[in-house]
Amino acid sequence: MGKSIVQKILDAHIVIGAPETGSAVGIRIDQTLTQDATGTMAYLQFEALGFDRVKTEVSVSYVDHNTIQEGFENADDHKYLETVAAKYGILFSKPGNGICHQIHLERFGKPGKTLLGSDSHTPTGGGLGMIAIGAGGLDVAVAMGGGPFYLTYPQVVKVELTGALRPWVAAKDVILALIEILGTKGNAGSMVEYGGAGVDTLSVPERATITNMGAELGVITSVFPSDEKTRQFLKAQGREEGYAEIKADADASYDRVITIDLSTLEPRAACPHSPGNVKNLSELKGTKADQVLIGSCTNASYRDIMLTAAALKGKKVSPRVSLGVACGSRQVFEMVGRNGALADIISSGARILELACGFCIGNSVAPRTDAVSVRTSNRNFYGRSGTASADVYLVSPEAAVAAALSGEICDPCEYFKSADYPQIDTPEKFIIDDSMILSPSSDPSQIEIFRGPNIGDPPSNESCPDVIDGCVSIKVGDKITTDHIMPAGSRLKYRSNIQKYAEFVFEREDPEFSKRALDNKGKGVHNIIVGGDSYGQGSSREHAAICPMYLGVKMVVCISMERIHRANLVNFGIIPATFENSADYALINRDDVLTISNVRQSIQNGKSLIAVRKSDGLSIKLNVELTEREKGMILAGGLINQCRDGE
Ligand code: MIC
Ligand code: SF4
Repeated sequence: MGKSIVQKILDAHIVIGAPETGSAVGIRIDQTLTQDATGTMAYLQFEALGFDRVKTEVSVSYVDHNTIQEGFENADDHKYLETVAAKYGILFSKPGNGICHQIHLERFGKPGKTLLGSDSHTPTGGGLGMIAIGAGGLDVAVAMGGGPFYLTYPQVVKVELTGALRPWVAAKDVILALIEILGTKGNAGSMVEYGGAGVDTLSVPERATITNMGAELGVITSVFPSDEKTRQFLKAQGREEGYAEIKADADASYDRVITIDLSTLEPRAACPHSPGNVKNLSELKGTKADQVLIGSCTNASYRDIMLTAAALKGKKVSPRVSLGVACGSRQVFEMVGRNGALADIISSGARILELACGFCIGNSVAPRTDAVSVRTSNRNFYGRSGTASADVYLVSPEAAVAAALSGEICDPCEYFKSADYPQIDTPEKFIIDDSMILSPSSDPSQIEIFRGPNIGDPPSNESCPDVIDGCVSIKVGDKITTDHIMPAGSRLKYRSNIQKYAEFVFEREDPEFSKRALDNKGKGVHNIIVGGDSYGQGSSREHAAICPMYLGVKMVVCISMERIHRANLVNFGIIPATFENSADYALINRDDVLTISNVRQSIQNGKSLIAVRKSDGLSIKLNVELTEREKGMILAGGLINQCRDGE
């Protein structure tokens, strides 16, 4: 039988295990990327694991998240990252060069290759026909050192695209439509593969918008075939030699097939406070907009910024709206600067923002109290914008411009005339200037790694206890994101200092949690987190596991858990357990004292754990599904211990 794109690329990279859906495999990683917010910890771990050089084809360290540099902390991190990169063979993209996923697509991505990134939007590379996966920093550190990346051989969902988008309907609307169909949870074991005649109507950056926001489906990754459009894009980037044709066999079979007729799509928005809360823009008409922000790794390509400029040209932003525009990369910025499009954006009354994650991660341009903020980014989790009372709507650049000009959320198809839809072609040649990407040193022995006071050591963990004498130190609800667990925004600068950052675990859910957990730890009581459905959605930040580990959390018990976060918990020795009977969630309360005996043996033998409540003897069955490799990690107290112990 023929193979899908997913199977072709994965099978060519398997180094451990057999390609059978549902079984654990280890794959070779060709390329890695890190960004500064997750990168410092990834490289500290790379060092702790004792590697002396990266073994990948390409590894790039980007600085794009913490660029505010209020205080010395971020600047210290950047210097650490720069010197580590120089020493160990990693390319270093300086702050100001742009957002990791946009640059990686432009300058490094290649069809048929594997990419592992310490950022959940790494799947952006799927727009070029690569298997690009987001993971925790420790997994990326291991991959940089030449180790395999472990995943469950996935189910493949084929999305058959037919027809072509109507004017003012965009790639963003395609992924929002798919999120409406698949939802944001329950897809953890799948990859999405696009196909059908509609693919040809989409440019590489449009495909990348779709695979980027595929992260919000909770799938492992999404991938497009590579074709003439891919070759043209690579050629315009001066990288045509990197082209390889990747397409599915005609008789490939899929676990599920979804057809989307592009010509029937309506413009959409993800409404507060989840990317999964999708509505047609026509339903939201009349909602006044206070802030409109165009940018992020989802929608800040040359195509998106040119579209924005063309739609704004000769017009003025509504007096009630603050419009901000951030190009995704220096290449985009320079191109729109030289061709005059930037001037059209400036004269419309827009604020020009730094080429960085910026507003998307909530470290700048927070909206006012109770504001409506319309954004082209990919996440609108509660509080992520930096203003808890703000309502954030996620839309296409087309719809964002319509909102900026009219002062309210509206359907861009109605607001603009279809004949005026700007046709943005991929340039024959992009401006290529990689001078802000520093090459590693040719004499690593001369490089001294800079470690400012903000750079701590990665904390260590003890091995898994045989009896968990635990206390439910927090109980949270459904769809808890890693933004809930470890807030970003103004707290980001403590990413390299676990002791400090741990003060903010669950800050918005329960500001006392961190202190309570540390007190318990001091008294020898193990902390247990209880969560609902789809615990750990969103970002790949392994701090959502490391900081709880530091606070003495031994176990997370929930109804279901998302992929990257689950892997991060295991990497740091926290047991990821689920209720055998989800109704038991309602029976457990905060401060319940639970005893779980025989933990080590049960984990070793793949048996359920039994939690017994001290107050009334209530007994609750917990499932812990682990591969053999994961059992070893949990028993050792995490991957670093496991490597150190040579287990
Ligand atoms: C995000 O979009 O949530 C982030 C910030 O890029 C994260 C990474 C992080 O927390 O540093 C992600 O997507 O993994
Ligand atoms: Fe940066 Fe936002 Fe993209 Fe995350 S989603 S990488 S914060 S632009």
